[in-house]
Amino acid sequence: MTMPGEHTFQEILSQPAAWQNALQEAERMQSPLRALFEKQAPLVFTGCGSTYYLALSAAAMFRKLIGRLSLAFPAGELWLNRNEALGNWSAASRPLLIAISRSGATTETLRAVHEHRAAGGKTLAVTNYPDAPLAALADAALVIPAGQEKSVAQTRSFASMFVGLNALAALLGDHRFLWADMQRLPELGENLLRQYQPLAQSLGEDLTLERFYFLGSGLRYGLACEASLKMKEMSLSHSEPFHFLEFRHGPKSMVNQTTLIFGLFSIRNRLAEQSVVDEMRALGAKTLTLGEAKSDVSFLFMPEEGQGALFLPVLQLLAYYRALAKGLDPDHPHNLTAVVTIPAG
Ligand code: F1P
Repeated sequence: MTMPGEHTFQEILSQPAAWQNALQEAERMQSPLRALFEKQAPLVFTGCGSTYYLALSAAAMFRKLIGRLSLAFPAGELWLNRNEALGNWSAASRPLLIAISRSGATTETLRAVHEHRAAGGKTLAVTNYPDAPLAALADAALVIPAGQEKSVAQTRSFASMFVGLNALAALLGDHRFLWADMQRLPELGENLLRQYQPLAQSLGEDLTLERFYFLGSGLRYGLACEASLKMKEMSLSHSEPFHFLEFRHGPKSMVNQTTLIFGLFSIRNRLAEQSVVDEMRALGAKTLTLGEAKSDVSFLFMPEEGQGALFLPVLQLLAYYRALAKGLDPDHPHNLTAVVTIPAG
C-alpha cells in the first residue's frame, strides 16, 4: 500500500537527478544527432497532452537557438489531418519530425511517426523508455531513463525531456556559454525545491481559491500549458493557460477574489508581463510570479534560454498539495491512464 501522492511527491523531488541524466544524454547523443539536423529542413515537434505542451516549448527553443523554422502539432493532428497541418513538402525540404512521448507507446504519436515515414520523412524520438515502440520506429532516439515514473501525471518525465531538448538545442546551436550555464540546473532545481516547498504548500492548501490562470509567453507558453494541466489532472480544479497579453482580451473577466494568477516571467519582456499581473492583482486576484529575479519564486543568474525547467518544480508541487488538500490522490488522477492507446479500427 502506498500513501496518496507518494509517487508523485517522490518524482517531483527527485527530478534534479533526471535533469542531470538529460544533460548527459544530450551531450552523448549530439554527434550522432548532428547528421539528422544537418539538412536545413523545418522541424516539426509532436506529442500528446503533456508532451504536446513540451513540443510547443521545444519548437520555440529550437527557433531561437538554432534559427530553424520549427512548428508543433498534437500527434493526433499529424495522424488524422497531416495535410492540413503540414501541407506538402518536396523531398529536399521534408521536415524532420521530433516525436516526444514519456511512454513511447501512445497510439497517436506512433501513428504520426508511421504517417511521416510513409511520406519519406525522418524522425527523432524523445522518450524515457528505450524499449517502448517509439524508439524502435524512429531513425534515432534521445532517451532519458532517469525520467521514468510510476505516476500517471507527468512531472519528472516532462522536466527531464524538457532539459534534454533544451540541452540539445544549445549544443546543436553551438551556444557554449549557455551550455556551460545549464550545467548548474540540477543544483538550482534542488535549491528551488528546498526553498519554495513551504510556499507551494501554503498556496496549494488554500481552498478559498477556485480559478487558476497560468500566464507565459514565448517558450514559457508551453510551460504555462503544462502547469495548468497539472493543476487540472491532479487537483480537478478550473485552470487555463494564456499568453500574457492575451489575458486582457476577455479572460480577465473571470478574475475575482478566488482567482490565482501565475506569471511565468521572461527577462526580456518583464515590464509588459509584470503590468498584466499588477492589473489583475488590482482587480482582486491573488498572484504568484516566477522568474529570474524580483519574483515570488526567483531563480538567479540563468539565461532566459536555459531557465525553462526552473519554472516547473514549484508549480508541480502546488498542484500536488492542492490535490491532497482536496482529499484526492495525485498519483491516480480522475478518469486518466498513464498511456492512451486507441484500438485499431
Ligand atoms: C502523454 C499522456 C498525457 C496525459 C497523461 C499521461 O503520454 O497521455 O497526455 O496528460 O499525463 O500521459 P506520452 O505519450 O507522453 O507517454
